[in-house]
Amino acid sequence: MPFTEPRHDWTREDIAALYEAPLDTLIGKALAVKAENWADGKVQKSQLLSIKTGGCAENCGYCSQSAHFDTDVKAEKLMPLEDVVAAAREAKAGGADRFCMGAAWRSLKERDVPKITAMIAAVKAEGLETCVTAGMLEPHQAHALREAGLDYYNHNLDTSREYYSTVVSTRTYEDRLETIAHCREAGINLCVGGILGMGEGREDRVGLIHELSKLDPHPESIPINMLVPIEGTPLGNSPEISVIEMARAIAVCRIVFPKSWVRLSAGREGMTEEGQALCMLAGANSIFVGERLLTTNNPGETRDEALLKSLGFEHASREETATPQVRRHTLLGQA
Ligand code: SAM
Ligand code: DTB
Ligand code: SF4
Repeated sequence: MPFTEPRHDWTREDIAALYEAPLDTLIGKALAVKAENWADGKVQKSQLLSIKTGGCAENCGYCSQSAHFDTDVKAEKLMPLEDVVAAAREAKAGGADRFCMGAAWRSLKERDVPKITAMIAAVKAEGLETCVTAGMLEPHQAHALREAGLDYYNHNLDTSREYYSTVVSTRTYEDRLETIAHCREAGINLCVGGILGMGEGREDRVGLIHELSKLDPHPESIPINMLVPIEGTPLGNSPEISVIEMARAIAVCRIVFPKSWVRLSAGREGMTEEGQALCMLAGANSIFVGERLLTTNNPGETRDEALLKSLGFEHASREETATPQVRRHTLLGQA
């Protein structure tokens, strides 16, 4: 079986052609790429914790935590270290292998760096992969987080370059790309994806995937979120996107990012089991586990166990999941 080399020369037209293909053709291709690069029936599990909730200075139109909108979320202070460690232990006991700490900040402030690095070190010491999402970073801050043991930084592009300013106006696409570059330079793995269902068109979904494909190397994790509509936000009444459109986006990501985790992220709570199954069968190989995302609900252990059991899928880490061919390639230092 040929080994799939990630490509960075996809055109928008190439991606649109995949996206528009008959669903059986698209999913067939996605599963062929998956089989070349990943063992069958395995799923990676990440768990989120909101370590600093609400009161954010940005105006992302989808977000419950922006200070610009009147939502049910109340602003809270940064969580104490011991509470974060307790939550990480619980996540590990529940089967998560990556712990993602989310802070509702526009950018990381110098005075908070020691607190965040202490959290990273403590969570890492529990035997979990670490992930942080805390807004924009300066290059030296990215280095400080990496030195503390940060494995992943999450910083989403959310949508196409053209549609971005209709969703958020307090920062630019370029701002996002800068922080992403700082993380890459510091040696941190990237978790970069987007949201579907914000009133964007298919061309914007294609545009998002195209922008992600230009990142070299590709982000190691690609979260695909379905908008969780939040009352009080500008996007709270957006028309719901179909699960088939989610599955298409996931299948295209599986093809374009052969070696990245593709995560069926926010929005599972609002989907049927069959809808989630379709997204997994389109090539997703990662989910968020636990009862909560950041400020909204997630299916939780009992329902996820049932879903994974019905699919015959099992939890697995990167080492267990990569096919022998990829493992060999990685060991040779060529990945
Ligand atoms: N402040 C940081 C930032 O924006 O990068 C970190 C937290 S932010 C909540 C992380 C990501 O969650 C956003 O980039 C967005 O893609 C996703 N997100 C936020 N609210 C969402 C919602 N209502 N539905 C789906 N995804 C959402
Ligand atoms: C990502 O792409 N999705 C996660 C994580 N990265 C930080 C966040 C989803 C948030 C969903 C809405 C909420 O719970 O507030
Ligand atoms: Fe703030 Fe992040 Fe929410 Fe935007 S998505 S308002 S940056 S917490």
